[in-house]
Amino acid sequence: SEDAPLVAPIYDMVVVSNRLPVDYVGGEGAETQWKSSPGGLVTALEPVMRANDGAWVGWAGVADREFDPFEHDGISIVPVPLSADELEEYYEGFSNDTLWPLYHDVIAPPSFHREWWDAYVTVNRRFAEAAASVAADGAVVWVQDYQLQLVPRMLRESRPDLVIGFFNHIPFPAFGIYSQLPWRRQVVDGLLGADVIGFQRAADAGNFSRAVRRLYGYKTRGTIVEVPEEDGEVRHVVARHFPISIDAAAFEELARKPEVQERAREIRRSLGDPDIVMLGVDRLDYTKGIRHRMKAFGELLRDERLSVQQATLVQVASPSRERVETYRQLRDEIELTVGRLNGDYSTLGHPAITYLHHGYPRQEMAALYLAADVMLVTALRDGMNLVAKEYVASRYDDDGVLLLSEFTGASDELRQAILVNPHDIEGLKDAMVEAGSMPKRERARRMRALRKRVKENDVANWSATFLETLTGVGKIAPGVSGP
Ligand code: GDG
Repeated sequence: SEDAPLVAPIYDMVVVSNRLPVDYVGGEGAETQWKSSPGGLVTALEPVMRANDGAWVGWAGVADREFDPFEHDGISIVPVPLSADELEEYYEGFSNDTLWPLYHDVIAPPSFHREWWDAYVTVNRRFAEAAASVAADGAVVWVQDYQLQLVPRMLRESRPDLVIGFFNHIPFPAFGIYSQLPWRRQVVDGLLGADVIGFQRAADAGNFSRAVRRLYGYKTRGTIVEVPEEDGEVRHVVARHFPISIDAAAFEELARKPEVQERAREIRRSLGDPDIVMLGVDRLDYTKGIRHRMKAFGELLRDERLSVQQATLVQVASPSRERVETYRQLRDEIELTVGRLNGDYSTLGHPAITYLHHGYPRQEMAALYLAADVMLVTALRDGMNLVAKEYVASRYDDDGVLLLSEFTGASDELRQAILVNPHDIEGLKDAMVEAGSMPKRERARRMRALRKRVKENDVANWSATFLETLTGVGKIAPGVSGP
């Protein structure tokens, strides 16, 4: 009925992530307004959530505000509050200035602060309690990402009836790096509360298993970790890779729209109709190798292996984590580089680099993908990298060249890309020239193979595979419509 409480242990499927799939827009009480934030995870999980009476537990994106649970587009939303201090210590601090750099192979130095760890524990406990308060007896709870690594253990302690999954969206580092973490035992123990721990790459799962052996001495056999329980029983935890993907059909559909194609042509005209449009699309993050690709491109112009009439670089760098100092520094460095390169090489009507520090609607992204002859994904470390897959999915015309860093999860699957080591600037320059001059037949051959892979393993397949592993085939409804 209308008055039935939304916070009751009635949901058979609960997703827990730092951010909710909705953004708070404004208003108070009954007037509170929300809008969907269309991320890949939402697309992946929406059908499963609807088919299984699902609830989504997470933070609404504003500090110091409490919201009652509500329904949005057929999904029950359970907001978890965060104070401004917690946001600073748990989110910007421990999650984004300790774990993020550590898990990305210390590209930037991680900061270790005991107060940040304390906030991380406190906030993880709050998320675990919120999930426990809405999960039905025997429910499936799927916890997402590095901000919430302690939640699986906390949930298992309070609710041993639950089936608990965890998916790590970012890399899991080699033990030599991971072992720097002062709370390395607690984090591994937190994760081992899950029944299934998912990673992007086989190498990540391997690194995790090694950490378990080194820190706890537990036996591992293939993808199984044998966790001794207090009652003397051994619990089998699965730790393996489940490479995430995108809604490939949705990207193709977008790219096929006449207005998107017209927009792609317009973008090329506005760039001075060069022969080669190179594109980078990233959150402005030091893991993405934006400086490396700009350095390589600048040297190609300097050496006159390329000219601005011939080639131009468009870099979308969407604003990210702007209150964390490392990100402010990175922004300054990139903007200095863009200014220098444009000052040195642009001519009127022929920009060397078009730098855009904005987020764009998805439709505009599809037009950019279509407009780009060469997609540059030069991450120094990246769990998967969805941009690479989105570019491929958009290219229904079997054209365009993907240049892809070996240090992305995507490179395990997208073998027909031009694979590069972004630290090797000479190699990167050669690869950029090769990509720009690749014959059409060769482009088509590679793109067809890439597209086949992305279509076969799309995001619906990813979530279905994870949930099947978690529950045993058939126990929860896949929620995928159609054949
Ligand atoms: C983490 C892991 C892993 C970016 N700018 C705009 C925009 N985007 C969209 C892209 C893409 C997504 O954001 C970025 O995903 P990535 O995978 O490239 O990278 P992270 O944000 O670092 O994501 C990563 C991922 O989690 C999933 O597990 O692959 O390794 O680091 O979808 O298109 N979208 C729009 N406007 C923008 O300006 N609309």
